Amino acid sequence: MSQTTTQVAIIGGGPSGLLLSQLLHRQGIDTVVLERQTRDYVLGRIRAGVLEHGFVELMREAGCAARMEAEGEEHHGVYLAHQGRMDRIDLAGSADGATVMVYGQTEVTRDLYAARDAMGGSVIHQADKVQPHDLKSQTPYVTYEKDGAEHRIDCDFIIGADGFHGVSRKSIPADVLREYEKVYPFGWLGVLSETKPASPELVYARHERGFALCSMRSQVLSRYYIQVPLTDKVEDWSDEAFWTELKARLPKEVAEGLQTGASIEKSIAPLRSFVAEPMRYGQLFLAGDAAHIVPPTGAKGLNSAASDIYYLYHGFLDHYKNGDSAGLEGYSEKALARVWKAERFSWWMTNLLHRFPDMSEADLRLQCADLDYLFSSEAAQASMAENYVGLPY
Ligand code: FAS
Ligand code: PHB
Repeated sequence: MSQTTTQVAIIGGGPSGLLLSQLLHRQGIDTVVLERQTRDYVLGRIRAGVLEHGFVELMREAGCAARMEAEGEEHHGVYLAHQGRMDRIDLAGSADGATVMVYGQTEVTRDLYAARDAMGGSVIHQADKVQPHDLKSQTPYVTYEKDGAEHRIDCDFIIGADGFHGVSRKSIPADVLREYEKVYPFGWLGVLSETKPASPELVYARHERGFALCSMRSQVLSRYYIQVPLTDKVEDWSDEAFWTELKARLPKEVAEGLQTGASIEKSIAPLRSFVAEPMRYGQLFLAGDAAHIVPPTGAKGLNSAASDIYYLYHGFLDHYKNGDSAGLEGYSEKALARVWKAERFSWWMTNLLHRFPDMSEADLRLQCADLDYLFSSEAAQASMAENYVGLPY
């Protein structure tokens, strides 16, 4: 078995693991990233599309923002279509000038991989059977297999950035780990198409047939979603059926201008609210989807991963540069405080805009009242705006 040493071993080569690795390496802190899949497989995933301003700042600090700033789109507002109306939330006007950046997670991950390569960062792909060990000791280590050989990495700390289905969360003893979960009775059918966006800003639509979302990746690449029953399979949906249903859920002026085209990606994602506590166990720290999942309605999944990484980054800086471990000691409490606020906002937007199968007439009227209140109150719009652009870290 080969044996190497690093300061921070990171399990997971998605945006969370890569961003932390890049930030720490730029401060001279040594990391190794262990990723189960190939790089192409990771880059083949189509996920988030909206970045909070805090995420944008972190990418700048990581030295990875050049392409995002050149190709991303800064959005100052977002539309909600409901009850035959299109109302706009003025993000910048309501949230002290803060905006969001529309730039796909796939491109974020591509930029992070390129930055890791440029710095000679250690990212090991197709690392199989990754397993953290001795988490409660001062000498934890990680083992894994690659190309049939066994390897061991001795380290000071282990980061579980391995997503919802990873090994890290499962390494916390059942009598320590607390999990909170809410599963929604529908999914999102997503389509990526090489077509011009239906609207200059995102459109979230509440409709009696179900929720729809018009998003984008660029002026020539659009991303659309419609709420579907959990029983639906992606093969049940032809492109034509998707476009017809999407148009049926959009305001007339948006539907009429919608450019359809062949889907270049089509998938159904389940929706859940999930939080695992604590986000630290001994020398193991959980970050991103390994610790929490949100329904994507509020665009908080990737963005909550970013705030975890921000807290870990500063915690390790203080630890290694100043011998001060307060940031690491307080990580779980601090990260969870912001995570639960993102969970709340994502749950609120999901309840506001989706058609739940068991909704009564009273439920429907209350949903309309929530929307009527939102667009009759500047305070309510400011509250939505400050959550959408991202609460402070
Ligand atoms: P990730 O899951 O991205 O990365 C974890 C990495 O760890 C993966 O590359 C995985 O291969 C690797 N891994 C897993 N187990 C391992 C092991 N045992 N050993 C080594 N490596 C291992 N968020 C939004 O804001 N908007 C969206 O529209 C949106 N859509 C989504 C659609 C889907 C289908 C999914 C699953 C998520 C979506 N999300 C969305 C959330 C998503 O963007 C996540 O928040 C984001 O990927 C979090 O990044 P990571 O924490 O790095 O986890
Ligand atoms: C996306 O563009 O994929 C996207 C945007 C906003 C959301 C969810 C997904 O709330």
